[in-house]
Amino acid sequence: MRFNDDTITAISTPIGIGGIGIIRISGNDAEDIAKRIFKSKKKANSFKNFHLHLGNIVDPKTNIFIDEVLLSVMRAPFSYTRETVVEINSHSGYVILSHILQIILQSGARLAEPGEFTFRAFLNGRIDLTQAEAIVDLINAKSDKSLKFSVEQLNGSLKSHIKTTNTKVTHILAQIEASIDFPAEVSTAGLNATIIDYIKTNILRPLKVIADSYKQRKILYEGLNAAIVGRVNVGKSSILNRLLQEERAIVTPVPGTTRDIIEGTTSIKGIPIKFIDTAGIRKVSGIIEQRGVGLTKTQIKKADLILFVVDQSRVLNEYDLYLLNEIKERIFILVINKIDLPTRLSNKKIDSTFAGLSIVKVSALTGKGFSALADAIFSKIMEDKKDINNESIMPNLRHKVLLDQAIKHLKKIIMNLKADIPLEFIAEDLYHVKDNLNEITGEKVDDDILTDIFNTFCIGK
Ligand SMILES: Nc1nc2c(ncn2[C@@H]2O[C@H](COP(=O)(O)OP(=O)(O)OP(=O)(O)O)[C@@H](O)[C@H]2O)c(=O)[nH]1
Ligand SMILES: [Mg+2]
Repeated sequence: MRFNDDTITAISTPIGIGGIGIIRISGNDAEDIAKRIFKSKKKANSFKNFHLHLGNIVDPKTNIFIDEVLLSVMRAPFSYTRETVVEINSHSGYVILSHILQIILQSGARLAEPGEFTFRAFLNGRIDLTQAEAIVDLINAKSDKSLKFSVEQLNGSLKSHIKTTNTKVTHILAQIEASIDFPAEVSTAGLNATIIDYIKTNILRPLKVIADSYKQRKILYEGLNAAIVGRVNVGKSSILNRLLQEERAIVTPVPGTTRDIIEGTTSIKGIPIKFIDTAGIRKVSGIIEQRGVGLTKTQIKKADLILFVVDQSRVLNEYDLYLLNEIKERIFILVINKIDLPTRLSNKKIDSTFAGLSIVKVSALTGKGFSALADAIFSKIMEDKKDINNESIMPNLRHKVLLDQAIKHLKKIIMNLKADIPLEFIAEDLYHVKDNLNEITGEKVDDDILTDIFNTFCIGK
C-alpha cells in the first residue's frame, strides 16, 4: 500500500441484510462526488460540516432514484483519515449498497483496499502505528479485558511511552555527540557513570517492563488452553459441555466415547479459555483408542492448565493414579464430578490421595459447583500471572521483538560505557535504539511491514 491522492470508497458495514449500511468516501473529491449523486430534501447549496443531511441518492447518468439516505461530510483535517470524508447511511442490503458504490465509483472514486482508510489516518499523522494496530485488536477483541487494553492503546498509551523514552535516548545522544564534537568544552569526568545510571533507570527499565507484559497480552488476547483429562466415563465431555453451555461433545454411558480432541472457547472473568476435551485413559486394545490416548498425553504437555476429573461415584483405580502422576508437575485443578450420586470416594481417601491440591466438587448433570469451578480456574491462572490487573500497556509480538532489540543495544551500550569504548560507538548503538523505537510507532518502518499490518484490516476500515 502506498500513498496516493486518489479519492477512495468502500462499503464499511458487513455485507448482508441489516438496519443500515454505511458507505465511506475519503479524499479531495469526496464532497464533489457527494454533490453529484445526492439530492437534498432541503434547498441547500452546500453541506454543513458534521451534520446529517436527509436526501436521495440518484444515479447522475440515468436519473434513477436508488435510496433515501442520511449523508454527512467531515471536512479535512477533522475526520478519520484527516482527508475530507463523506459517509452515506443507506438502507442495508447487498443490492442497494453495491448500487450506490457503483455510482460513486463511476463518479471518480476508486475502491479502497482493506485498511486503506486507517492507512491514510496513519500516513496523515492522526494515529501512529501502535494505534492502527490497536484498531485491529479492538475489532477482534474476544474479552472485556483485551478490549480495555486495545482502547488504551488506541488512545495512545503505548505510543506516548515509546515517544517519551525516545526523547530520553535523544537527550543522551545529544550529550554524547557534544562531547565527541567539542571534547575540550564538555567535561567528561564522571560522564560515563552518569549516563549509565540515566540509561538504566530512565530507558532500560521502563522498556523492560513493557517487554515483559507481552506474556500477559498473550493470555488476554489469545487466551489459555485448559485440557480436561481423566479416566474413561468420569464425565469429561459433560464438563466441557457445561463450561461451554452447549452440547459440543457427545456424552454416552459407554466408556471410551470420546476418541478425538474436542474443543471450544469461552471467557472466564474476561480471560478467553479454550477447553479441550480428551479421550479417557484406560487399557486399550483398539487402535483408534490408542491414538486417542496418545493425543491426550500430547494435550497434557501443551496445556496451560489441566482439569483433572475423577468420578466420586466410583472408587479410584490405577488409571486415576496413573494420570495424577502424569500431571502432578503441571498446573492443575482436581475436579471431583458426579456429586449428585452416592459417594464411593470418602473424604479420608480424598485427603490422603490428593492432599494439598486445589479441589472443586461438581455435578455436570445438575450444574452444581460450576461457579466455584470458574472461580478456581481464574485464581489458578492468576496465581501465576499476578500482574495481569496492574499492567496498562500490552505490546504485541511485533513490538516485543523490537523492544528486545532495543534492550539488547542498551545493554551493549552500558557494557561499552563501562569499558570506556570510544563514544562514537556508543552513539551508533543509541541510533539503533532510536530506530527500534521509531519502528514501533511507525515513524521509520519498511513498506512490507506496513502492508502486512494493514492487510489484516477489513475492507472499508
Ligand atoms: N449422575 C451423573 N452422571 C454424569 C455426570 N457427569 C457425567 N455423567 C454421565 O456419565 C457418563 C459419561 O459421561 P461423559 O461426559 O461422556 O464422560 P467422559 O469422561 O467424556 O467419557 P469418555 O469420553 O468415554 O472418556 C454419561 O452417561 C453422563 O451422562 C454427573 O455429574 N452426574
Ligand atoms: Mg468424553
